[in-house]
Amino acid sequence: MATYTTDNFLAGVIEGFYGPPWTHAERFELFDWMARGGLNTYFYAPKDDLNQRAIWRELYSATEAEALGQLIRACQERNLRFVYALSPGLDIRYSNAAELERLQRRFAQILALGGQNFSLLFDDIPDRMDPADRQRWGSFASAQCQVVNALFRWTRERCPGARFLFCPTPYCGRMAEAQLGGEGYLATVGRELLPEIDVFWTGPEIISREITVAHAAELQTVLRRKPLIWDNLHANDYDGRRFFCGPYCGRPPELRNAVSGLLINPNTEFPLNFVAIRTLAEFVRCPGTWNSRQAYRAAMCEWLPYFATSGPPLELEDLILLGDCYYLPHEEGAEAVALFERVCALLARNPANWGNEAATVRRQIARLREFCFRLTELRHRPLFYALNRRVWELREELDLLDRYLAFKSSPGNQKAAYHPDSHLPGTYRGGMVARLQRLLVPQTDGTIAPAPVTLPGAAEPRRQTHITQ
Ligand code: GDL
Repeated sequence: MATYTTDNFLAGVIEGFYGPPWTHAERFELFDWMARGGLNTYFYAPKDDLNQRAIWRELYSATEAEALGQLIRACQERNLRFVYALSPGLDIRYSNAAELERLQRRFAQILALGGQNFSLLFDDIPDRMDPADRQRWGSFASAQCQVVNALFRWTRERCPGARFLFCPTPYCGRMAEAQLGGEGYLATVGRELLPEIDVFWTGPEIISREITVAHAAELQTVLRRKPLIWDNLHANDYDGRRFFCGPYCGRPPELRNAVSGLLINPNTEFPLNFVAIRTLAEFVRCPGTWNSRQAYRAAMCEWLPYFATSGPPLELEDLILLGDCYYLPHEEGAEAVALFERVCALLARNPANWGNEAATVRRQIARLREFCFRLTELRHRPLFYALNRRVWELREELDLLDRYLAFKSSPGNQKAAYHPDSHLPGTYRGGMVARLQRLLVPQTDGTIAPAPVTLPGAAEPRRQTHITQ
């Protein structure tokens, strides 16, 4: 039986997000990180590589194949398992034998390059089938299982030890509940998919805050095998303003025995994934208890040298506070929470009673803002470029907050309205997306409700600018 301490337990990284795929140089760096941390699997499935989904029938050119061969060899040299994935689900005709041959031709190209492990992904595809396919296979699940089984047998004949991974159309609890893929989809997969094939699962949600042992066990009963976790905890392709550099958490160490592997699909910007990968590596081999905060601090300490600047060194505690502002999808880190709560408490008070607190808060804000600014000095330019737009936004907000606190701290202004000179309508929080975001507002109970109606134009008043010489 595979346990997390053996090589059979798949532990590593999925390149499976939307957006620009990683460069080869980034992938080589990833392999070094993984090998150093004892992770064993790299899963190649860049969603927006055309050959991955849109033109899955087309073979690679000689140059592209050569580049893939380099990746495969780089994995082999480091004892990493390279898994090659294809996503034919957008338009595959399941009952057409020529389609199977096309998939085989694609996999044959990878076999010729030394690849041995394969995967077919059916996530994020239309939930319907061609009428001929429906008539032949009866259900989405059966149609997919027969293609996957056939490809699995074909690869095993050529490569007896090959691992084969399958991503179902409903790949999380919420999708299964909504019966995506049709009634009884997962039960059909459990019955009809060959038992050697691993089945991906992202947890109760696409981005799961927690994945419990009970959740995995329930799934094991339906799938008749342990699920393989495709973990989107650190994925940020769905929100361009954020990234996640918090620790791997929300999964108990016991989960390792309830699944066939843990693979993370992290931030699109490769340089931002150091902590995600480092803490996953620690989690996979931790003895039995997991202190995610401790793991975070240790990983931040190792990440700090990547933040060498052209000026004086940056401090670990500042990096930790920045990381806490971009922690995990469902939570900020402790230092960011503390700062936020302090600001909230201050704003809730009458400025006349702020006393020294405003000055203290402003000092904290200034320190974080200064740290954000100093990132412009990073020697590791790809890291800075990955951070730049997001951290710029943080700086803007800190700047506005500081100006507001300064204004209100002045005795004459405590009842006056604040008209900033810097954060002006149009250039600040402007644009269609921002306007739409203000229209429908998430409520604390998880519902979404319309904002109080604002007439077009009323939200963005014009102010006269007087130029006096
Ligand atoms: C998904 C996609 C994944 C994407 C992630 C986060 C799976 C199986 N598929 O649903 O490619 O990066 O969400 O947006 O997770």
